Amino acid sequence: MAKELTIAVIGHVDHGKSSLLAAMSSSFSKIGLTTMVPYEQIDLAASGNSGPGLKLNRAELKIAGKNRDYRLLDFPSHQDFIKSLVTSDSIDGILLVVSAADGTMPQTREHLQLAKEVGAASLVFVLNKADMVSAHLQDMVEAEVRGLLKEKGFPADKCPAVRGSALLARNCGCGQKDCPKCSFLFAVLEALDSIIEDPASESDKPLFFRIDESSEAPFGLTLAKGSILKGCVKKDDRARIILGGQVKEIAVKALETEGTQAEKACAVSQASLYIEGVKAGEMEGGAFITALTGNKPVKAFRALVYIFRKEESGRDTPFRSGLKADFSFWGTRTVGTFELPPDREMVMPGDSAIVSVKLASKFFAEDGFAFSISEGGKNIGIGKIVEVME
Ligand SMILES: Nc1nc2c(ncn2[C@@H]2O[C@H](COP(=O)(O)OP(=O)(O)OP(=O)(O)O)[C@@H](O)[C@H]2O)c(=O)[nH]1
Ligand SMILES: [Mg+2]
Ligand SMILES: [Zn+2]
Repeated sequence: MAKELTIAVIGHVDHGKSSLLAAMSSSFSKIGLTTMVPYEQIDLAASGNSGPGLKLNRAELKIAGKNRDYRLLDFPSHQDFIKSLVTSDSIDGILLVVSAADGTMPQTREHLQLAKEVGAASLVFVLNKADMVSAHLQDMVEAEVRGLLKEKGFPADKCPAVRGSALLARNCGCGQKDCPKCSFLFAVLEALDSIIEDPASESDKPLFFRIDESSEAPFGLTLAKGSILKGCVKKDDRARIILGGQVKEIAVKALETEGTQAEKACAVSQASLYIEGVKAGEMEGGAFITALTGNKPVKAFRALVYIFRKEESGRDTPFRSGLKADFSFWGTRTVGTFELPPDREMVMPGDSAIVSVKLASKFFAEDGFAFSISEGGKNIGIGKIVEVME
């Protein structure tokens, strides 16, 4: 099976993101490279981080590249973009669309900032609406975009730029590589092939096992059933179990996958581990098993959060620095206090923000961990850690 990379299509309102996807869809479908999944309601309940009534809108275009597949995500609104950043496993690359007739705009800046925060570094940009302006003006806008990329910490000189008109390509839709209107779509695909690196395979990372269920097992062992989200686990491995902020060393005495004994199991799969060093009763409220080395329990982190609107059963008032809330990571819960950045007085329902969270006690967390936020038992938002702090 070809590798699949997730690419977020970003850019200011009306710069032509959806037109570009529509053009790619009609051209590439003629030559068997794509199938379009139109805007659909994706219920976040399936991702385990949902608040009641939270819906995510986005369109997905799957394109077969040279050696791997791309899943291009297009969002109808800024909020959908944020929610998707928070809930998607990872964004492997960015396709930035800038209208050559307008240049960079506030949302271009904001999207780039957020993409950078969640760790997406590989970027291709399309100077769209090239039919509307002269080549000279296009040069100026390209220079402006590179300046902004540099300012935001992207490798600006290495980001490929492709010029074209999504509108003309969409209207043609012939799927011919030598068509003057459609050829730039192929250039976009080649740019993605050339720049975006293959993501590290989940099984090459340190072990991260989420325990869903635990029980007593024979010989004084504890049976932990769950999912290997990252890395691999072998019989006789030593590992750590994380019970909230507590860390204990354990040994994996045996393991099973699909009901049969195994020597080794890797992400992403279900497994049952027979472990020594912890009792089933100690695992109430969720637990993880992780590799021995790697991250330590942390006292604080920075995160991208999305705060539900009232209609999403969220808060009906804004909050400021100092708000205490419960943060829950796959069923493990901890208390933390919000600290807003200096330029941010408050966060309104429906807003997103990069915030700091100070924890009441040390807690195991890693960059990229997703969480839900609740206050007095009520879900008020979702978030993703962008940086852990000791
Ligand atoms: N002349 C010209 N118009 C274009 C081009 N691409 C898109 N448009 C027009 O620009 C408008 C906005 O295009 P969309 O594709 O909806 O832009 P978008 O970035 O998806 O916009 P939002 O989803 O609202 O953020 C539409 O009227 C398009 O027909 C282009 O290359 N040339
Ligand atoms: Mg659109
Ligand atoms: Zn064409």
